[in-house]
Amino acid sequence: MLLKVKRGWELPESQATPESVFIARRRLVKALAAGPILAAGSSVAGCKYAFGTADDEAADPTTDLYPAMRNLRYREEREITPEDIATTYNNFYEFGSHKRISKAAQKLKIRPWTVIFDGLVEQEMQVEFDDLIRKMPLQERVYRHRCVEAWSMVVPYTGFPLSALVEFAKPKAEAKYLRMETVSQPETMPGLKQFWYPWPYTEGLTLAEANNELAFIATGLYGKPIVKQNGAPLRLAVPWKYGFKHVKSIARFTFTDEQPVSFWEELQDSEYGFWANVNPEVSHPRWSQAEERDIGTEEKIPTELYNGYAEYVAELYKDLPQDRSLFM
Ligand SMILES: Nc1nc2c(c(=O)[nH]1)N[C@H]1C(S)=C(S)[C@@H](COP(=O)(O)O)O[C@H]1N2
Ligand SMILES: [Mo]
Repeated sequence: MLLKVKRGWELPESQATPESVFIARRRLVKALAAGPILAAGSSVAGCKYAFGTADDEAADPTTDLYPAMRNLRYREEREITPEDIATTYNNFYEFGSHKRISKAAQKLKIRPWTVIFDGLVEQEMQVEFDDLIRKMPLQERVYRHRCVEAWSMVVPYTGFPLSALVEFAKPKAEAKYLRMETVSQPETMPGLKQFWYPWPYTEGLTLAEANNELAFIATGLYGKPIVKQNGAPLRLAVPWKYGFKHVKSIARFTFTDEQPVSFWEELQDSEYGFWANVNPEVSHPRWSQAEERDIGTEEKIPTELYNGYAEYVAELYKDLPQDRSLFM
């Protein structure tokens, strides 16, 4: 019998940052100094490091941060979705209510980008994104992304744990929820003219969810700053929940003691609820969630409870009624 052993560079994960092929020693030392955010015992040989910067990216003052070292605690068996597919099959209703918005989204203005922290915080703040990102423990994570429409992909995000941002914001003890809001740019976003939608796009998490180790703010994708259509310059990634929770192009973080009502919940609360945890056994009112289509391979695969991340997140919900509302 012939046993095929894959070499490192044949592994699907190595598709993540194909443009980075050598180790820049300075970045390695810097990344190692960041110690605790990295998985204990992870192999540095598997990590990716930067080349220089392409000319057309020169205007983005964060390009030197990419690619960041991959956090190997979050392993992925599925193949990484090709970059050209993950960046041209999008949901971003501000630019159109169909999947082919990548071209229209190039109008989004992402500099300057000010992030507001308000509500129940010690002190309300406005911070420039380019300053904020340098205070955060940047790393790459390969995550599955499962849309409520029953398609999915596997992508390498770069960014930082949402818990680091919560710590930075210093919420008061009464804060129980975090509400996140997409920027409003009527001049670049034709969708905002569709007055029947409850703009701006908002989403919310409990603070316990926001502090879960999986909750992530993505600032990069495929080893580069994240592109506009995928939610530049910063978007949420909570891979155990349906994709609509992954609010893009965030301009405001509000800490509150009231459960926030999200964009989709406001539109249709019987179909898109607050929790939105992935569960193959709880159907959407109009379709089954038992399977999903991988948009990279076009394969149909069984959906997993909490999108396969139950070991990290099931604990968060153990005291809540285990009914449909947790999975809608
Ligand atoms: N502001 C905003 N954020 C959004 C959306 C949107 O329409 N507007 N769509 C959501 C949905 S339904 C999904 S599946 C993901 C898609 O992210 P992707 O394009 O990076 O795959 O973004 C989410 N975030
Ligand atoms: Mo979605």
